[in-house]
Amino acid sequence: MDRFEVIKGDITKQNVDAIVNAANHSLLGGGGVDGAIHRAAGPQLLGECKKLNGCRTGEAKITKGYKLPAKWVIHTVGPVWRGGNREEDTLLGACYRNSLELAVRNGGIKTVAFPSISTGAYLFPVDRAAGIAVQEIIRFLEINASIEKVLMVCFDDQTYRVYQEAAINLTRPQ
Ligand code: AR6
Repeated sequence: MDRFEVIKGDITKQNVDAIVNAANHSLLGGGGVDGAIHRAAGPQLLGECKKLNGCRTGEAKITKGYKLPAKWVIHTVGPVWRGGNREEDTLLGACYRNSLELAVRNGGIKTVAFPSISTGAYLFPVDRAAGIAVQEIIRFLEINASIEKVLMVCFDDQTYRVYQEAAINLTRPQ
């Protein structure tokens, strides 16, 4: 699957049509990747987010990217890890699927970059999250031709290694 790639880097620096933000229900900013995206985009991003009425876990909303190289930001809310029996897996999968569906619906978005949703402040185990993320993205790309490239942008070495491994295991020809 050459339309999917795992890279190490900072998502705010990616030259893609849309980057995905691992936000919270309020969509009013926070720490981690959310804080970095708001800082890089500038205060106009918060202004637009205030009009969105928040976002439910597993769902996604779109804004412009303002000062970011990316034209669009897709905000999604990952599940907080509560032991694994609170539909965390389903909700995390929905974040990836709904973000990509929104990208397609918005029209003109051909390249999308994701961070590792829920594996920071929300404490979702990285190996489990990586399997779900890679599976959802690959499945989506196989049935949707309009998205040309999806990048998984990992911020640290450990996260990068885990997603690389998941990509190798899930994209190997059967
Ligand atoms: N580029 C790519 N990945 C990054 C960047 C960056 N610039 N900065 C951090 N990461 P987190 P969550 C990685 O905590 O677990 C916020 O306060 C980070 O190393 O940002 O979904 C929100 O407002 C980790 O691998 O998101 C919510 O309240 C991954 O991004 C809450 O945190 C996700 O970590 C959401 O928690």
